Amino acid sequence: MSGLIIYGNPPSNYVRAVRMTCAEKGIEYTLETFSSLAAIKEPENLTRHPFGKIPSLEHGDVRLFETSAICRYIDEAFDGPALQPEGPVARARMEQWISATNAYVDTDIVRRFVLAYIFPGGPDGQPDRNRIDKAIPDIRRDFEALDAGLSSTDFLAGDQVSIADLMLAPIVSYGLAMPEGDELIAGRNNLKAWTERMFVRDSFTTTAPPMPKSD
Ligand SMILES: N[C@@H](CCC(=O)N[C@@H](CS)C(=O)NCC(=O)O)C(=O)O
Repeated sequence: MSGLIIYGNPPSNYVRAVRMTCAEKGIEYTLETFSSLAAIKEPENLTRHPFGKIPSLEHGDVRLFETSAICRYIDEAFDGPALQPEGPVARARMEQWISATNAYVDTDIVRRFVLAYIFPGGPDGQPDRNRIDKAIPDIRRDFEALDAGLSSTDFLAGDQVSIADLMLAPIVSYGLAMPEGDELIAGRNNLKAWTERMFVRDSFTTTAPPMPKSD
């Protein structure tokens, strides 16, 4: 056994990215889940993650929070296929897409769009249409940028899968499961081809959470 403990629940796109990283490396781990969202904010978890989020990681004396830090640690601390490219440009490219995923894509797709469907906050318990409609132009912009970023390589940081792809795939798959998903990706052929490469990987299929219902 690797001795890795991942704290977090399978529906979280960030927890899934860590689990995908382990799967790509061929590493077993223990998954410790939370009984409720409130439990993530309890003191016991705040000792692991001071910002009260998931995932966090424990490996012997090593404790880490923040998905990209956790994924890098797993990649470098264990044998298995490298999940970070060689060379300054490709390495910076990976960092660019991890940062953009965290700062814009996750916010636009998961927080502003998917969660608006899953936890309806509109009148009569319906999804908040105003919130969703405001997110859509930004998701279009995100997909356009990602599509351009994938114009000459199979993956975001080159022709091998990297941590950037593992962090993005769960987010995009959630977005595509929403009613506007097909329309949002229409014409984004590089991004579409990337989803076809990512969504058949064992690391993706073996970590699939129940898909959210949008109606
Ligand atoms: N920047 C963090 C983001 C983690 C995050 O937002 N996790 C979400 C789940 S996907 C969470 O903990 N949500 C619960 C909450 O905010 O109460 C990372 O990269 O790990």
